[in-house]
Amino acid sequence: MENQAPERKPRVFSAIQPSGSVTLGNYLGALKNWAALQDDYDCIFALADLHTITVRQEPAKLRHNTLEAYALLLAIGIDPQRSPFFLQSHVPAHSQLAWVLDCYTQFGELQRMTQFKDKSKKHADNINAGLFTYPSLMAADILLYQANFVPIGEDQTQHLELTRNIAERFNNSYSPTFTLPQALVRKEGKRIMSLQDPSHKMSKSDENVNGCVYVLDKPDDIMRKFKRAITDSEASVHYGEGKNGINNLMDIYSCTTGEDYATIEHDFAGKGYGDFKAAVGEAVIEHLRPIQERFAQYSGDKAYLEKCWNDGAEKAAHIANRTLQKVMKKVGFVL
Ligand code: ATP
Ligand code: LTN
Repeated sequence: MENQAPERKPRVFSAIQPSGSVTLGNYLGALKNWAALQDDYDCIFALADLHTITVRQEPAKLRHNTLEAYALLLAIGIDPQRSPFFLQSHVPAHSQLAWVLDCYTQFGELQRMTQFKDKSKKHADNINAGLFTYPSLMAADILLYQANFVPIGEDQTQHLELTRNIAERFNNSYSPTFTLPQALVRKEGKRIMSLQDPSHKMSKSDENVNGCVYVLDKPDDIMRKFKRAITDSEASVHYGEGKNGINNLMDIYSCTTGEDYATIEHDFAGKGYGDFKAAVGEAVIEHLRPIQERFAQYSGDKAYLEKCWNDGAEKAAHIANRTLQKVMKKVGFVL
């Protein structure tokens, strides 16, 4: 149906790696937006499991994280009836197109990717070829679905620019084949920082678990982490240069309560950081409570999860294979 032009809504595609427990950064920066976009866009979502093995994964843990992330995304509001939601490894077209795109991506382009530089530093003993070519797999994810928009956090914008460059290069070498996708980065929550080191982004794979709030953390743990959050010595709740810790807490509070910075500054005038940290903790706990309750229901129903991801893969493969066929024909493979 997706080609009956008049009513076709613009398409959105995004994915997240099941590389650990989902963080508040993932949620506020990307996932919250995915759920909201379903009303106005034709959405397709995936768990990018192929991407996770660019860093060593323990097999049982990867399986666990994949199931957990799938149930959690349903709890966050992904509706698999409206939006095909699948596992990347279930749709072979992703790996197939990635190979072709590898051959249209320059070594120098990949070398400039900051995520590659960061991850090579972090995993100096395993700088594998997959880690290097990771962005062309991500480009394949997006381009297979002719996505118009890609909701992501700020850290992924460089990969999206590269995706556009690869798509343009391919289109110019043959004829228009891929839609050029645009990043959708929300202003609020686009880069949630670690609570222990507010100069670094909160990340699933951070070793310091106190810096990272997980969407499935227990309320007591959430409160403890916020109370211990690193701030400055000024003790006045306002947004400002050099106040990364407080700026981050204000961003989190604003995303979870809907209040703007001026209102927050007004409400907390004359109060210390202790009160503010506790208020942020409380706001996050209350925001996550219904998500955690829905998660408990979905995660207990593996048969339902399996049905959803199998249906999702079938619908996704149908769209993806059409793009892949076009690409193979244009490149000159005998079909
Ligand atoms: P890893 O630590 O394994 O690299 P990650 O926590 O960085 O994982 P991803 O799976 O790479 O998470 O990202 C999923 C989505 O969440 C992406 O759109 C990414 O931009 C967004 N995201 C990740 N971290 C943050 C953050 N700290 N603030 C806002 N958005 C984020
Ligand atoms: N590279 C992303 C995850 C990801 C993705 C995608 C995001 C894989 N494929 C396609 C958007 C579109 C990450 O590490 N955050």
